[in-house]
Amino acid sequence: MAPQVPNNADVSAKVVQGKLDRLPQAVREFVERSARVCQPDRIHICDGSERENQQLLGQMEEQGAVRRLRKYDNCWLALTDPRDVARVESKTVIVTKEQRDTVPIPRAGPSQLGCWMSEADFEKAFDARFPGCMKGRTMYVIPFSMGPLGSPLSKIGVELTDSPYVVASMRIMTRMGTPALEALGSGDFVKCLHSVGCPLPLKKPLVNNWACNPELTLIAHLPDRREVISFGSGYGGNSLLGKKCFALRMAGRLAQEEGWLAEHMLILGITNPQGRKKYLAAAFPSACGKTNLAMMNPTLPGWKVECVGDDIAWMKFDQQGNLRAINPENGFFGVAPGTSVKTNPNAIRTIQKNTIFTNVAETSDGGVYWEGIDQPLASGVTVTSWKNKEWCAEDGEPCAHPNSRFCTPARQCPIIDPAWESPEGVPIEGIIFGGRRPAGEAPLGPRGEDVPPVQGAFPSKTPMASSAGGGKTIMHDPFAMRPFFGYNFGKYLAHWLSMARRPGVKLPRIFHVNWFRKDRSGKFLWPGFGENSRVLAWMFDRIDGAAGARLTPVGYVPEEGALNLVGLGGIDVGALFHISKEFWEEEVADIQKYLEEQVNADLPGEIRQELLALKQRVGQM
Ligand code: TSX
Ligand code: MN
Repeated sequence: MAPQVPNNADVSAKVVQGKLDRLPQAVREFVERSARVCQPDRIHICDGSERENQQLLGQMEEQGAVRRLRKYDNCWLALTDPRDVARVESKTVIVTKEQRDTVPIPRAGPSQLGCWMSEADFEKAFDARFPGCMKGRTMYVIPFSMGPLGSPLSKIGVELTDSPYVVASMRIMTRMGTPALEALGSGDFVKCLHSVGCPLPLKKPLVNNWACNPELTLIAHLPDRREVISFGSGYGGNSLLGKKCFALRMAGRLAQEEGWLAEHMLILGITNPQGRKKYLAAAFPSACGKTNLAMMNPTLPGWKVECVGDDIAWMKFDQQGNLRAINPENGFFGVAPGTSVKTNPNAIRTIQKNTIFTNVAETSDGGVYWEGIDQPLASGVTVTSWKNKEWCAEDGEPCAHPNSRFCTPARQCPIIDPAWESPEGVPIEGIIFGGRRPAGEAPLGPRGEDVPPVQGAFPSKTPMASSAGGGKTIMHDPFAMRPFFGYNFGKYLAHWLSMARRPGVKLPRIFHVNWFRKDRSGKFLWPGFGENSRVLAWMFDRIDGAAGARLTPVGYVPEEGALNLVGLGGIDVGALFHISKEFWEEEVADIQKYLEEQVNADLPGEIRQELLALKQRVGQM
C-alpha cells in the first residue's frame, strides 16, 4: 500500500474505543498502515461484548440503517441498496504474480474457474479506491477466529471495516473480539480490509440508507500477502470477509500449502436407531438446499440428524488417519425465501432471536415475511417489501429479495451437534456431492462411489444460484467450488489426489445425490427434505459394508430393497434409478469437453484416465 498521506499521521489519536498499544505488533501495524490510507475519523477496536453490539445496533437504528423487529427478541432488519444484493463474481479477483497461479489457462475463451488480476493492475485499482475512502466514518477493528477458539484447526483474521452492519454480522458469523486477539497472540493472521466506499460528506445520496459503491466494487484476494481487500459492497459474501473470501478462497490456498482441505460443504452427524453415530460432509452448489439438509428432521423412525455446519468444512487427516472436520463459522448466513416450518423447522426456530435479516419483507406487527415462508398473514396485517414499499401479492413482485438472508447464531439451532465446537473436529466417514438436475441422475449414485477425489471433479451441471446474481444459466460447478477456488483448479485437483494418496489415511466413502430428478411430466420423482434420511441411512449402512449395492457402468446404486422406502407411497423406483446410455454418453462427452477446455494443461492425468474409463464403460452399456 503506497502511503498517500504523511507516514507520521497520528493514528492513535483517532482511537475512540480500545487501545492500539494493547494490540499485537503486527495487528497494530496493519491498523496504522490502513488508517493512514483510508483516513477514517475514528478507530474503534471491537471487544465483541454484548454492550458494544447493542450500542452499534442502536446507533444504526438511529441512522435508519436497521430496524428492530419487535415481534422477536433482539432481531433486526437491514434493507440494502437494490444494486447491492449479492456476491459479484465478475468483480471478485485473485491477485498472483502469474495468471496460472490463479486459474488454468483455458484452451479458448475466458476461464469459468476464477478471475485473475495482475499485481500491477491491483495496485492501480487499490490506489483508485482506498485513499481517503473512510473519511468521516469510523474504522472498526474486528479480530476474529474462523473455527473454535484455540482449535489447532482454526485460523485468525483481523477485518478492518467502515460498516457497523459488518461488525454486527461478523459477531454472529465468527468468534469475534478480545478472545480472538488472545488466541492470536503473536501468531499469523489474515489481513482483511473492507470499505463501503462512501466517504463523508456523500457525493450522492444513499439509497435506502445503505452505503455502497457499485461502480467501484472490487473483492480482491492476495494469497501471497495473506490479504483480502474488498471495496464498494456491504452485502454479506462481499463484506463478511471471514466467510467466502477467507474460509474458502484464502483458506483453500493455505490448505494446499499446509496439507488440508477447505471446502464448500455442510457437516452433519447422523445417528442410527442403535445409537451409533457417523459424520458426513456434503458439497452442494448454492440453491440446492444445503442448509435444509444440514438441519434435517429425519422421517425414518429412530434416526437422528445433528448439525455441525451448513456451508464450509475445514478438514485434515489426523495422526490416526481419520479425516477431521471443523465448521469454521459461528453462525448461519442462510437464504430466507423457501425457509418454512415444513422445509426447515430447525432454521425457523433458530432465527427467533439475535438474528439480523437482510432484504426480507416486514409485517406490520414487526415480523419477517418472504416467499415460501408458508405462514398465512393474520387479518389486518400488511407487508412492507424489501424495497420498503407497501406490498401487495397481486402485483407479482416478490416481497423479499430472492437472495435475502438471515444471519443467526449456530448455537441457537435446536439440533446443533454436541461436538460442533470440538477443537479436534469431527471424524468424516462419507462425503456427498450433490447437484440439481431435472434428468438423468438419481437421488443416489450414479457416478458411483469409492473413487474419492475423482468424483467431485466430474461436475454435474447445475442452474447457477441467485446469489451469484446471474439468471438461470446452467453451469458446471466442480466440488460446488466454482465461485470459490482460491487457486488454479487443476492444482486443486492434484492436491485432492495427493491427500488421498497419503499413506495410512482412511478415505471417506464418496456418494453422489440429486434430489431434483423429474419425470416426463415435470413432477419430482423424489420427495426430498426429511425423506432424504432414507438416502443417508443407506449411506450409513454402506459405510459399514452392510447395505446392498449394485455396480452400474457409472457407479454403485442401492440394490433392490436396500433403500428403505417403507411408508413412502408412489415412488417410481424404476424411473428414479434409471440409467440412460444416451444421457451418460452426452454427459461424459460434455464433462470431458469442459475439463479439457477449461482445465487444459493443468488437468491431472489420473482424472483424464478416470474419465476415459468411464466413457468406455458407458460405451459398452
Ligand atoms: O432443500 C431441499 N431439499 C433438501 C432438504 C433436506 N429442497 C429445496 C431446494 C431449494 C433450496 C428440495 N426441493 C428438495 C430437497 O430434498 N427436494 C426438492 C424438490 C421437491 C419439492 C417439493 C416436493 C418434492 C420435491 N413436494 C411437494 O411439494 C409436495
Ligand atoms: Mn455457500
